[in-house]
Amino acid sequence: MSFEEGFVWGAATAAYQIEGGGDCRGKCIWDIYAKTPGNVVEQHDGMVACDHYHRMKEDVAMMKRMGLKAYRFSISWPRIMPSGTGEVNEKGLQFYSDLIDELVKNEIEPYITIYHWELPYEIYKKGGWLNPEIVDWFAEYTRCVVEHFSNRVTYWITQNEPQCYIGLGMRSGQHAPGLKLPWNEVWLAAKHSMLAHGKSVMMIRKYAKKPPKVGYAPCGNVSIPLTNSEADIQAAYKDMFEPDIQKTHIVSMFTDPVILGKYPDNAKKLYGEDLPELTAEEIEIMKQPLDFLGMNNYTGHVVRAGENGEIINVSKKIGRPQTAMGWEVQPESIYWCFKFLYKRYGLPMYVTENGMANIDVKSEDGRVYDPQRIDFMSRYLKQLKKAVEEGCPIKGYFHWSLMDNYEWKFGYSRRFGLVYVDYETMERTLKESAYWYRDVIKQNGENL
Ligand code: GBH
Repeated sequence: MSFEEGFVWGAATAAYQIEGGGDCRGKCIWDIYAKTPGNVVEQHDGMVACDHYHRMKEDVAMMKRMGLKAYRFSISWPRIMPSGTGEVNEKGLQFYSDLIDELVKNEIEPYITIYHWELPYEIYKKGGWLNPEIVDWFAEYTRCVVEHFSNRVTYWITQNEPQCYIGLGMRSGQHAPGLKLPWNEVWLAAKHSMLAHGKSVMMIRKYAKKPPKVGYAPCGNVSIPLTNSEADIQAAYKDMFEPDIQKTHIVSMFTDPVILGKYPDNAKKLYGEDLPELTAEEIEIMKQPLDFLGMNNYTGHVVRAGENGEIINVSKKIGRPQTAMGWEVQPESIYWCFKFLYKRYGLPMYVTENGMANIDVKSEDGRVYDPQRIDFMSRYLKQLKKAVEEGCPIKGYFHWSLMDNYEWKFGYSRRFGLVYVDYETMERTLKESAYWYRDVIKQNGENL
């Protein structure tokens, strides 16, 4: 059995990365962070981005041309609620409502991410993810979104990569709001984030007008076993979910509490008193039944088992293939990632993001040749297919990204799109990979 009929072939974006400021959007932490010197390449910000806000119809037509079955996008919290709480911006609601209509009209299934890192600045000033009240603010924002769009939307993802907005945003300072906090505060923010996720799921189920399918889109390190020996596989599994060093880029620090109702077994040992207790009542809130688990996958690293089963990092190969981000091309990471996730959580799954930054140029003949991206996708999708063939219930694949966009601290200097964006003219050009992907979609992956 290969990809099931109706397998969801899609592409993903996020609001701040493509939309541009537009009508009455409130400030988010990225607006502030980007303008503080030293944070973002050339101080690029999302004020114009791909101007998707004004080119939405053209962009949906482009998706249609590519044959996409689904489109994953996020809602900007401060566009809907400029101060994060209270007053609602009707123009913001209208924009997403129009986008959803346009997608439905073109038979492209909307997958909404409720939070992709755009914390309203007003909420940040009240403590952001450190303030326990954020749990209810997030629930209220979710309710507003669901009330307006759930008559046409079935698929919901509460949050994108808490590992990044907590880890990079509040521990290493590489993302907005740029904090470098001690572990106790980092894990407190993480706890609020998981509670907010839980309440968000509750709100979706309570207010949805169509029966909803609800999921989560975390990320995290993926460990690839050096060989297929049981010992290496076990070491890789352990390294992915219960590594013996402190780091935030671990999927299980969020997915274990949210799905299994507890922290990973070794977390207490690693963080001691810095890890906040979870009361039975809190666990009940965060551990809401999910219809699917998403996971964003880009790369991985190889490990093997030592004599006593300990995890040993295998040294990286000289001359290894890398993307324009310097991330290692590791097609097997997608296979092991989903095999391991299924083993641990047993849920239906989606690849909510996968892709690469490439140094793309528009050639003299007007086309954008990106053989590296085609090669990347071909290799990763073959590995995904292998996981599916071995019985992993993977329902869909969203390529990151639909189009070149604002790559956070790298500004517009990294291109992840299937579509090339000329930021001077805002002209869009399908890259060769977009045509290649169109064929994959048409054949439901049979040609892989
Ligand atoms: C995603 O983050 C985001 O959801 C999206 O908004 C963003 O544009 C996209 O990916 C591309 O960055 O140094 O080799 O260990 C992904 C974030 C990717 C961060 C992998 C850590 C580790 C690479 N993660 N990365 S490596």
